[in-house]
Amino acid sequence: MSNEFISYEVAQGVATITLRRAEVLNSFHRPMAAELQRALASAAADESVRAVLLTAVGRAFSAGQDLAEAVPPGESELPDVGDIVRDSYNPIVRALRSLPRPVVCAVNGVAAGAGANIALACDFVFAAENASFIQAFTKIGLIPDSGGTFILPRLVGTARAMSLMVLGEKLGAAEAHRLGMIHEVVPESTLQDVATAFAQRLAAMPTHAIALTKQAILATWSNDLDAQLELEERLQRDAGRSADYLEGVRAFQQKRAPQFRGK
Ligand code: T3D
Repeated sequence: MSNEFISYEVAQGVATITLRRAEVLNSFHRPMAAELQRALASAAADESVRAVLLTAVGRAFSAGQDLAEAVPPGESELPDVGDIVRDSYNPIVRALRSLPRPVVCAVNGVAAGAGANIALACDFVFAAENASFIQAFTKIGLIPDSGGTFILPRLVGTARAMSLMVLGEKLGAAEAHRLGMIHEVVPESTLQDVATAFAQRLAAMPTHAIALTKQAILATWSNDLDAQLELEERLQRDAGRSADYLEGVRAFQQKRAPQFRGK
């Protein structure tokens, strides 16, 4: 797979996807969005990939939509912004949420607009101490997209999501952590190492069970109790047929460390 605006590397069971448009704060234009979509599809299709790490180079994670692409300077004709959302962002958010692997995100700096909501769509978000999250949309007369209006209220509650999304003020990493939006805040110099080690730790776990756990947790937002109990029964039946379950129980009985294979 050849990429111009991201990199994609697989090592020790972890697919690391890195946004590489630092000169425009890793803002998304259509080619970069398409490359990220392809990378997520590759990670989903590759059985050797047992965890995904999404990160970026430079001083930002992503400033969201590339505004020069959306409205080229000097042009007065407006794009169909809905088309951009449909083609660029919705497939990315769907891929992150449905990926049958844990997805770790390392937010290395500001995450604004679609950049913030793509980060929040990941399963475990690590942020550098200097990172921040900005629901920048209303500042330019748009509404939050990339799943933000679905995910953020569920993370922090309606009142807080309303303030963050309507006012569009910068939220520091420590406050994002305090509100329950992200997994951990770490010193900037350690971010990539900590997030990579965490992704490798996940990759050595029973990743099929993790994928099913992710599916159950995400389904709880739209299920009632009965539907969720039935889902747990179905997913547990699936997990209980896995080699990892047998290995986990055998390792417990034999008082040794388990060797999980993710199936
Ligand atoms: O088509 C659609 O619009 C629909 C899709 C919507 C999804 C969205 O994501 S809408 C939200 C789009 N994003 C924004 O509105 C954020 C815009 N950027 C900012 O507010 C600020 O850049 C930041 C708060 C993120 C960072 O501020 P700061 O002061 O650290 O950096 P800066 O000086 O503003 O930016 C540095 C450079 O990156 C600068 O270029 P230059 O002057 O050095 O040549 C700036 O123009 C460029 N840049 C930053 N954000 C974007 C961008 N270029 C294109 N698109 C951007 N989003």
